[in-house]
Amino acid sequence: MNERIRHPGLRNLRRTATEAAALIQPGMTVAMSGFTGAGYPKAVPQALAAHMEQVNAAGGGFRIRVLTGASTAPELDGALARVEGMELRLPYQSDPAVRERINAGTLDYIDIHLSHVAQHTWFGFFGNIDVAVIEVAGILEDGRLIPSSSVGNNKTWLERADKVILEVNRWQPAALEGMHDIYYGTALPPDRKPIPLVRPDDRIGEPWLRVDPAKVIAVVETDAPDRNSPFSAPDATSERIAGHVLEFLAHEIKRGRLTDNLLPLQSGVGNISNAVFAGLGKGGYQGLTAYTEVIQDGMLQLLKDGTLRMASATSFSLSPAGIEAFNRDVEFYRERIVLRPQEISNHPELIRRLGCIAMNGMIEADIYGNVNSTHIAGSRIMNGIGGSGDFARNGYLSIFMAGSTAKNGSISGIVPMVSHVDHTEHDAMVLVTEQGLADLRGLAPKQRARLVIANCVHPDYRPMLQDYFDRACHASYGKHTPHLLGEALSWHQRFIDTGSMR
Ligand code: 0RQ
Repeated sequence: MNERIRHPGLRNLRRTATEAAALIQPGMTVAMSGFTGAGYPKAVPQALAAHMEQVNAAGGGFRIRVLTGASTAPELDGALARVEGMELRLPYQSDPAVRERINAGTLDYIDIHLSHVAQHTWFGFFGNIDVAVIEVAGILEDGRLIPSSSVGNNKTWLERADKVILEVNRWQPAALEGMHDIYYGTALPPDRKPIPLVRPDDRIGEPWLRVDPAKVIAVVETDAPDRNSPFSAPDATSERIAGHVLEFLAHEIKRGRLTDNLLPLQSGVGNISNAVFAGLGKGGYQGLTAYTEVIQDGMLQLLKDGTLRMASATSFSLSPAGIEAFNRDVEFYRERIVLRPQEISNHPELIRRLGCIAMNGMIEADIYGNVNSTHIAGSRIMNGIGGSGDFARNGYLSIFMAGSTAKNGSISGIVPMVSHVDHTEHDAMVLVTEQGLADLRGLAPKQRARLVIANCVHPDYRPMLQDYFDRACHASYGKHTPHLLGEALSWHQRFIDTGSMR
């Protein structure tokens, strides 16, 4: 393992996970690496959870505040949540145990734009960071760090934390070295300068993370895989949604609003975005770029066949088969993939400059184009806003996609008024369900409503929604964005009361 820890001083700080976890005290704010199940610490959080379980069983109330890049995995989020070890969690999460506690009201969750996390930390909004626990792929002789399979907020955590615990994970390919681009030019207002990135493949930083070795209090060696969930083939709904998106992009090229190379693509994770990328691969596109957050299996294939020329992200989210493909051809991918801090991958200045095409999932949209990505029936968190807001507000195009119904048809994905707003009518340009696509650009509210009802709503719900809109157009207090306020959220209430919006 010593070839992974080349700095003699840091080598002397090798500790077991239990010893390292013992350095974390109740009430501390602990910043951890990790983004969409990649590059998160795997040993220290589990050892900490085991310790917390003992203390908490004896009535000790051992809880910490946990900041990450985005979602992690059962070894971190799951382990700490199950022992009631977190009092606060931010930002994006997708762990069932964490979700359960948030919705039970026993865990506070701050759901903020992923691009905001680093700067809000620098601004002091989250208080002092006591300890950072960061997974790396290796440590150079001079103490610089080879980043792991995600970058996330690690640069900020390493700079802002009082103390640092490093997990050096031998499982991460040594060949990751050189793929990252860590930009150290960010400053605080009023001293900020333009970020000198004008193409998705520009390298503006350095391949290593810096850390002051004097802050490091423990180095833990691990050999454990990332979460890497298996890849499931797109289902029929996702394929139809992807079909509408691809037809739309082709139409935009014909209209001269996009070229054959499109513009840098951003896409959320999951079934629908996999289907969109698979469709791009079959659509004869060549030389596309991605400026996004997460690299999934499908993108590796597109890099291989030339559909994608390069991809910029902050993290990998690969299946075991994807990791094998990556490891087989690591030199090839190293030339074509750049991993950046999430404050750069999601930076509004850069997304606006590059003109990204943002494609994200949603829970529901309303007839006027407001989008809810995070809450069921207005109050139960699903995951979080993630990076969808960074890209939707600042992209050249912002597309939101979902099935027209959920839970076997008992819920309509298009409702009179969303029960929670993440992306306002000013940010959502295109809505897509398997029923069809509504291009809302350049339309006034009532025009948008007519199009959404005609194109996106499931036939089971279309007459109900048309009826709501017609009555609202007559009886609404104002006729600009007609609503019947006593009725606007009645669909959600009916679902809560009866289990169905019908
Ligand atoms: O529930 O898991 O119990 O079956 O929501 O829905 O259809 O599987 O879709 O996995 O793409 O998730 C918005 C959550 C969609 C996701 C959201 C239920 C449905 C299912 C999941 P089950 P699907 P997806 C980059 C970008 C915000 C963050 C983001 C998301 C579950 O896309 O988290 O975009 N987005 N980040 O049954 C009740 C409805 C529902 C509903 C779906 N209307 N009412 N339940 N569901 N619609 C990545 C990062 O930023 C890190």
